[in-house]
Amino acid sequence: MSKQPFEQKDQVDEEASRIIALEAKRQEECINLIASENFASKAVLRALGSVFTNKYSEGYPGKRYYAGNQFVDEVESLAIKRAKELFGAEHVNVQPYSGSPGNAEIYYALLQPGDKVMALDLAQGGHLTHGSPVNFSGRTYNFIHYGVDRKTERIDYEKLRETALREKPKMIVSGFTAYPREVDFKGFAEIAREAGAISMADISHIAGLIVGGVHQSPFPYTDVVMTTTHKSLRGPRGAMIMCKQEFAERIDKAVFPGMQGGPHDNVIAAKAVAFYEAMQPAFKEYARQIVRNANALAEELKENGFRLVSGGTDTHLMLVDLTSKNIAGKPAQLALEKANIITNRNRIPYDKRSPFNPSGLRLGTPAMTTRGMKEPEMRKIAGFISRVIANADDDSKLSDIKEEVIELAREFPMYADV
Ligand code: DSN
Repeated sequence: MSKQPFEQKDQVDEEASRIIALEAKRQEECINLIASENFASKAVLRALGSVFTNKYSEGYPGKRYYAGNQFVDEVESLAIKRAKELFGAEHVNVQPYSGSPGNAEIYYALLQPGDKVMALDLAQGGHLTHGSPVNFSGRTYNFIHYGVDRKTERIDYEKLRETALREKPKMIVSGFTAYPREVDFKGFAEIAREAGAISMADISHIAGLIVGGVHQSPFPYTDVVMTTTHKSLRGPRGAMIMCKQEFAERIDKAVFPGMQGGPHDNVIAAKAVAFYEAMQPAFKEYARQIVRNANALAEELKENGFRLVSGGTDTHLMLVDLTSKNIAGKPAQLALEKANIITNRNRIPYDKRSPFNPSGLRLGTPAMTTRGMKEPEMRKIAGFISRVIANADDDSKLSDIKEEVIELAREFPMYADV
């Protein structure tokens, strides 16, 4: 008779299982418009739940500190090879735990404390790690922020160039979390070169659009690129850094041993799986549909009298200005949640309201596009949003809309057999 492993002695955690099952039900029954979220494939979930979670592997393929890393080496090398091919990057490090550590590692590798960096203001679509004063980045480095033009609500590249030539930063960061328009990475890299700065792009939101060929790529122009892997790229929660060969050694040393310990090998295995999926022709069609869906949602919202920042979108996301609807972002987010529509309140450029209760909502289409929704469903969703906003104080109407939302969501099951 074989011996029983210690952990399998009839241990069933009903409490945690119950909560996980409830979260699975919530995800199936909601319309998820969080621009940075997605649904990973079952293959990605299986890799995340694989035995690689048990291993320690400080170091890099072929150069580890502990024994037993033959297959960790194989899977990490596979992830690197696929990422290079997908993005056309010279060097890739797949170990960063997530986007914030990834950005921290880039700064740590290439800057000294106090160095001047230019990035988009968080209030206008940047990220906390792009120099917010409440974040390590803003406390460690001397960030100066550029904004969007007041009228067009888009980046004014000429103004950006003037500021860069005047300020002479060591690094210029592009790539955003709430900017609905295409980013000109080539333009950013040219400005950085002219100003003698390193060009850095945080493409976390749009990585899936880039590999799908529906957004300009930062390669081969940009010096260093960070992306998370769980947004439009549809992989596991994590990140990677890609760079030109001349920065490779400094980046790798900053990730390990500079800032991280043992890599999360189960996540790296899942990254390899996600990159494989993103290399398939179907992913190109997925990326195209994300943008088509965003356009359909944006146009129908405009039909319903909503103002969109910059007038629309080129990407997967849009910013809705609620000012003319006489409701702020926080109560709008809450009313939508009551109707099972999941969004996040967001500042709009030059917002007069506080970050906690700003004037806007950010909406994105990657998650529901993964579920199989297309333009007709986007128009329906715009109708739901419009009705929710018009009836934000009427719980009974919100509850009726919720029933319709659940019905629509259930037509597009994600993990039916999980
Ligand atoms: N939380 C992410 C987003 O929603 O854009 C950024 O880290």
